[in-house]
Amino acid sequence: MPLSAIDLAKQFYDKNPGITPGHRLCPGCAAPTIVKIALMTAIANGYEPVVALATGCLEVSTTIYPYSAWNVPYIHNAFENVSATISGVETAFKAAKKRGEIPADKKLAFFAFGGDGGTYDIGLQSLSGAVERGHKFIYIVYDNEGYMNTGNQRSGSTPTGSDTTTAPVGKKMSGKVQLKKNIVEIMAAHENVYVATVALTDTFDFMKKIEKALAFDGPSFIAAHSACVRFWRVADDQAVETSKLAVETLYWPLYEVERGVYRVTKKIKDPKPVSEYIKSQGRFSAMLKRPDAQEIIDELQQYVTARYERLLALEEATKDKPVRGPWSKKDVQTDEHAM
Ligand SMILES: Cc1ncc(C[n+]2csc(CCOP(=O)(O)OP(=O)(O)O)c2C)c(N)n1
Ligand code: SF4
Ligand SMILES: [Mg+2]
Repeated sequence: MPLSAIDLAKQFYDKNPGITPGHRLCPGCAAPTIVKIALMTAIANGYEPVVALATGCLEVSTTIYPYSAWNVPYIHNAFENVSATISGVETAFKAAKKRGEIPADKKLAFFAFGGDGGTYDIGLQSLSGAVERGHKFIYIVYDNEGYMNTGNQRSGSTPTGSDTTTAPVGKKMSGKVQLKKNIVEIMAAHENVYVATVALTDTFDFMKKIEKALAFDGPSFIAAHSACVRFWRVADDQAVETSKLAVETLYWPLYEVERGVYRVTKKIKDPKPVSEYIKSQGRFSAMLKRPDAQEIIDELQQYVTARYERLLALEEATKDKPVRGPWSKKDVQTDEHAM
């Protein structure tokens, strides 16, 4: 059941679910809000969250020795292994329950968080393995579209035309030339998974998707639009507005895929041109001064329109036609496997 706006505000401000104030993330960074919405939804549904975090801004800025901003059980990880770690924790939990060491009705929600560098690129192998094994966990990528903690290097998620230190915009180069990798479709191709995109502009859609993930009998993957005020060069009160523009221009379509069944959760009747999104951020300003700027924008426009039309067609084609399921012991990491 989604919370009322008042309950939501109370959870958010009174209880500080997950991260407490005093962390060192930049003011206006979207990442801690993403964490709070996810964890508060779990807590509101009677779960105790357990968090594993891949390195990145969210990790290094919340765990500066000897302090920690986390007020839930938390495990510090490398880029490569966050999904492997949370798989092990989830398996140990099942085994302990089976041995009677933990009450049978105890509800824990296992979350892994990673940046796009840790998800699209470096941690993809362990993420794919954990999902394929069917562990019950929720992986959330806070997607700020680059390796921000180390100074804005390009990642597989960086969009075309964005200025990064390893794909800079200048006279000869137009920034990143490749399109952003489509991680959502990669994860949906695992089939035995619940996959969704979320954005801060639509908190209730975000919460509903977390609730679906909590109820789903298997792994879930959530991609969260995560504005980085520092390197996207947006003002520190613009994370939500930027995500709104991302959704309204089809740059960041809100949808979900449950065992192969697509659903576009927010239909956009009259999309704004993608150029509005591009022009709202300083990371594209150097590219916009180049003579080929219009060509780059046109290509991006063509891409986002085609992708959205494809999603609508997939919604139609896959309605009531799950590619897997119902869940069987073959698909799930069962208690028998857990020792
Ligand atoms: C294997 C490995 N390579 C490089 C690093 C250095 N490093 C730490 S955080 C980081 C950037 C992380 O990018 P991302 O996952 O997108 O998170 P963000 O910083 O953007 O939040 C890098 C390159 C590392 N810790 N481990
Ligand atoms: S550099 Fe960007 S992602 Fe990192 S804390 Fe600052 S705003 Fe957030
Ligand atoms: Mg990043």
